[in-house]
Amino acid sequence: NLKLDNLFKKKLIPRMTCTASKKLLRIMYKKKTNLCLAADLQNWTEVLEVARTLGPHICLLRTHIDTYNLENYYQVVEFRKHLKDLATKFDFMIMEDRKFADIGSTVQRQLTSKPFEIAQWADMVTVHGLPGPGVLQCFEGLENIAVVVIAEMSSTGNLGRKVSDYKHECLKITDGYDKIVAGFVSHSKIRVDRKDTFFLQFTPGVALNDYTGGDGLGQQYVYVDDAILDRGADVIIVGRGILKHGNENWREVAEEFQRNGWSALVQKLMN
Ligand code: 5FU
Repeated sequence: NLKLDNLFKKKLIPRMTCTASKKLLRIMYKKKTNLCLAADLQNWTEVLEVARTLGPHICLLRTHIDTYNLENYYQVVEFRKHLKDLATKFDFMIMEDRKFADIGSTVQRQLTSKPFEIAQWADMVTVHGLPGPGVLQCFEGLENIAVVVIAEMSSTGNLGRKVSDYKHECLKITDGYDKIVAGFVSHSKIRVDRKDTFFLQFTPGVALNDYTGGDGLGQQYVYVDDAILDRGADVIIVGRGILKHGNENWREVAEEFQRNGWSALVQKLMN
């Protein structure tokens, strides 16, 4: 489809200043997927298994490395090496959902210290806007790592929704950091068109239409179409919607998220 090709290659991708988001958008277009897998499994070997199984269907894999039963530094190194190999093989990017929320000098140390050494393997990391611009400034010396700012969480009663202007203030602190910021996590529309820069919106709390109810701990879900067409998501983040199924069904369910997600994204962007 020539119109779609033009839209991605001539309009959207050139408008991105951040190298990581440019790369992500290229992957999304090439693989026809806006699905990010939240790889929330207990054992690091299972995380690698799901990455291997779903690699062809995702543009991004989101880790919580401090939840993976990694027993020592050597296992961390082994895990991240395998994960990077899979990311190269299947062409997806890696986002560590570390949600940094401290002064810049501490975040800098958290990014580089053992055992996780996040800056060495993650393509993107999440940060809260709470500390102000210092939380972005500390990324300036680091190469090959981009930031996604959490503007509005998906959980019930989250302050991004409740405190007036919180979301907007999160946008404001990114001014001057276009090269570092890939986009925002938000459960509602957050389209910023600053100086012609295009940022991506990542939306968690997404489920298929078979879903009813929350998770009992505050998570709230919306359907794929709602997330993209009504709430402005470019990338949908899905964990349990896929992983609650047995590993023999992961691929089939992920394919459904991929199909629905991509067709809603195309519909949104072409309008
Ligand atoms: F920033 C956020 C947020 O606002 N909500 C989230 O759910 C991050 N998340 C992450 O997305 C959360 O930590 C999980 O890793 C994932 C959603 O998982 P689910 O199993 O699809 O609910």
